[in-house]
Formats: sequence, structure tokens, C-alpha cells
Amino acid sequence: MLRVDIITIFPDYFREAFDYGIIRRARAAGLVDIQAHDLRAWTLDKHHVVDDRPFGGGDGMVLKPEPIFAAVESLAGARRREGIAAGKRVVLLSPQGKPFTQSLAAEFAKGEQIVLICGRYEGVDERVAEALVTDELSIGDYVLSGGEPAALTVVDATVRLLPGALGSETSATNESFSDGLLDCPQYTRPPEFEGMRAPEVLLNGNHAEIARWRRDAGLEKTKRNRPDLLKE
Ligand code: 9D3
Repeated sequence: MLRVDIITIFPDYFREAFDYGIIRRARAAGLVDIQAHDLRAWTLDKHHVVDDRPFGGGDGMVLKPEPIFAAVESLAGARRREGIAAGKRVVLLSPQGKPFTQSLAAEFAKGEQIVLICGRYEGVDERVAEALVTDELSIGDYVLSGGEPAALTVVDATVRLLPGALGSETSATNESFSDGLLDCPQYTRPPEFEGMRAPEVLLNGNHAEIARWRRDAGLEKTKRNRPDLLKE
């Protein structure tokens, strides 16, 4: 079973997030155990302080290293990346991270544990990225208010790849990004809706013709919406 531990100052954010669809089924089937932990549980002071002012001045607050190192030690068994067992990943979600991709999700799905550290405020003390984490990851070039929505994304993309998580084993390999192209358009009844007809080729039952149409239509969609996927 894959273990997922999320370190956050907003554990309640995740309360119902994994209670739907494929992720709920994977949990119910015992394929994954997902837990969100309050970073404040690893503070030692009376007021459970997790942040402090940045050295050198500036706006905002920075997450302190001590509670994060303590949390990762208790959840993953080490205080330095060299001590993290093979098969475990300690991930910092940050706007400065490398891009999270489908191939990383596939790697994570083969491992035994993912510890996800959610940043907040103006950032996280850099010693966390330097010495503790195995992967510093971003989910894209836009500004979030914290790492929590990014952690949701990483868990979702990873858990659905666990063997047995999808209805049919073929669906995970036969989809967007696995072959580097976008999915083809899909249609269902009615064949005509408000004057818009579904492509006739999909209605006539010629499966060779349908397969060719789908490949071409996926390529067309990729050219229009994601030309970057076709370059090199
Ligand atoms: C780059 C902006 N930073 C300049 C001071 C401030 C800042 C903005 C947003 C620091 C942290 C955040 C919170 N974002 C994340 O923690 C985050 C994130 C994101 O904003 N975009 C894409 N992926 C991610 S993963 C974590």
C-alpha cells in the first residue's frame, strides 16, 4: 500500500478532498493511505509558532525549518535527503520547483511513501529545499496562495495510477500525455443538439475509419491547443 503524508498548516483543507471518485475507491480498496498532518503538531513552544520574519528584511513570513525537519523525521525516518529510504519521496511544493509531470506521477505510484510539504506565506526556509527534500516541485506557471492545491494535484495524479485504481487497466496507458498527444473529442447522444451534429464517422460503425478519425482529431486538437507538445 502507498502511504501519502501531507504536512500543512491547513489540514482541514483536505478533509473531504479524497472522498470522491477514483481516489475514494483506491482508499476503500486499501491501495493507498492518505493523511494530512498539522505542522503545528511539531512545534515545541506554547504558541505553536511555525513562521518567522525573513532574514534581510522584506514583507511576509517564512516557514521555520525546525517543525518541518521534525515532521519529516517522524513521518519518513530521516532529517536529511541522504537518509530517506529508496522508494520514499519527500516533496516540497513551491513556485520555484521543477515542473510536476505525468512521468513523475508514475514514479511516485511505484514507490512506498510520498511526504508532501505545503509551503505558505512568502516561502519556506531554503534549508528545507537544500538538505531535506528529494524533489522540489511546481504544478505550473501561475501563483497559488499555498502548496495545498498543488498537493491535491500530485496525490490525484499519482493515486489513479496505482494498479487496480482504475476500472480497466488500459485506461491509464491509453490517454493524454502517455503518448504525448491530447485526447480526441468525444460525443454522445443526441446525434444532433441545437443544430450541432456529431461527426457522421462516429455514428456509422466503421471501426477502422473511427480509429483513423480519432487519431487525426487528437492531432488537430494538439496543434491548436498545445503546439508545444509537437515540437521535438
Ligand atoms: C513566486 C511568488 N513568491 C514571490 C514573493 C511568493 C509566493 C507566492 C505563492 C510564495 C509562495 C506561494 C504559494 N505557492 C505555492 O506554495 C506553490 C505553487 C504555486 O504558487 N504555483 C505553482 N505550483 C506551486 S506548488 C506550491
